[in-house]
Amino acid sequence: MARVFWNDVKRVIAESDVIIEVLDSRFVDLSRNSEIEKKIEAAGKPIIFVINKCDLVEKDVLDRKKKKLKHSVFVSSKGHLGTTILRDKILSVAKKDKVVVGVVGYPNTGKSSLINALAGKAKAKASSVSGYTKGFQYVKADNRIKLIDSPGVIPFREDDEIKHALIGSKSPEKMKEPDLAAMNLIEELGGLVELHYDVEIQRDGYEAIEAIAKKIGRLAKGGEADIDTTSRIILKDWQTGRIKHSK
Ligand SMILES: Nc1nc2c(ncn2[C@@H]2O[C@H](COP(=O)(O)OP(=O)(O)OP(=O)(O)O)[C@@H](O)[C@H]2O)c(=O)[nH]1
Ligand SMILES: [Mg+2]
Repeated sequence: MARVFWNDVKRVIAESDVIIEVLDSRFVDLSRNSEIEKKIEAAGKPIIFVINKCDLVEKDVLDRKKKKLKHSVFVSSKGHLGTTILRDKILSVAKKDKVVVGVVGYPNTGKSSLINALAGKAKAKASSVSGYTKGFQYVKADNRIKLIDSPGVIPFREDDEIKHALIGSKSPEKMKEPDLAAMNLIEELGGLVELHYDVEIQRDGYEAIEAIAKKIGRLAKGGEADIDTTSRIILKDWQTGRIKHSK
């Protein structure tokens, strides 16, 4: 990740009273950025975990995730769920009249969407393409809370395309080996990807991609399954929430 992004994150931490780390409810632990968390801790600032995109996960799955995180709130920025609870949490954690809240996290977890949900208006630009927010942006949520939007960051030297595909931080069109990430997703979700495309559960992830390619008509020359294109389609459908996380 470019050094300039890290400088942005450091600035966000320095300027904020409270930091929100936005996580993906479908892979809560994987989407935690330990490097950012260490920096927040070192700065002595309180952290609130927003487990976002909770509309994509069933309630009983969410309840199981309510464990080791000290301050955490389930939110759907899209469905405007949990934003009132989050606002109260921000004010109670900050113990101040006027609060500056930095919003950080991996790319594409929904930082800008969360800011818009809290502000009640689309003030920060959001996009399904990861790495969308480039600089800093201050957004006033109300007369007590000011939010800072910042670019998503991946820990320094973390080069894990499969993980980044699962948590939506790397866009499928930019991936080098989308087939490996798609196979991993298929195996991780235990049949839900096959269910989404209405194909039989196969022996392994690769065969599932082949079956899905045939089902959706993505064939290369000679009638073979187009594994690359199909893998990118599967990953995009996952990242945009079209493939359901639970039955
Ligand atoms: N289903 C669902 N999708 C969401 C939610 N919040 C954000 N999204 C989607 O996730 C994608 C990324 O949202 P952004 O708000 O741009 O994410 P970001 O963290 O600001 O991304 P970067 O600026 O690229 O780091 C968009 O397609 C949003 O519509 C949510 O609560 N539920
Ligand atoms: Mg953004």
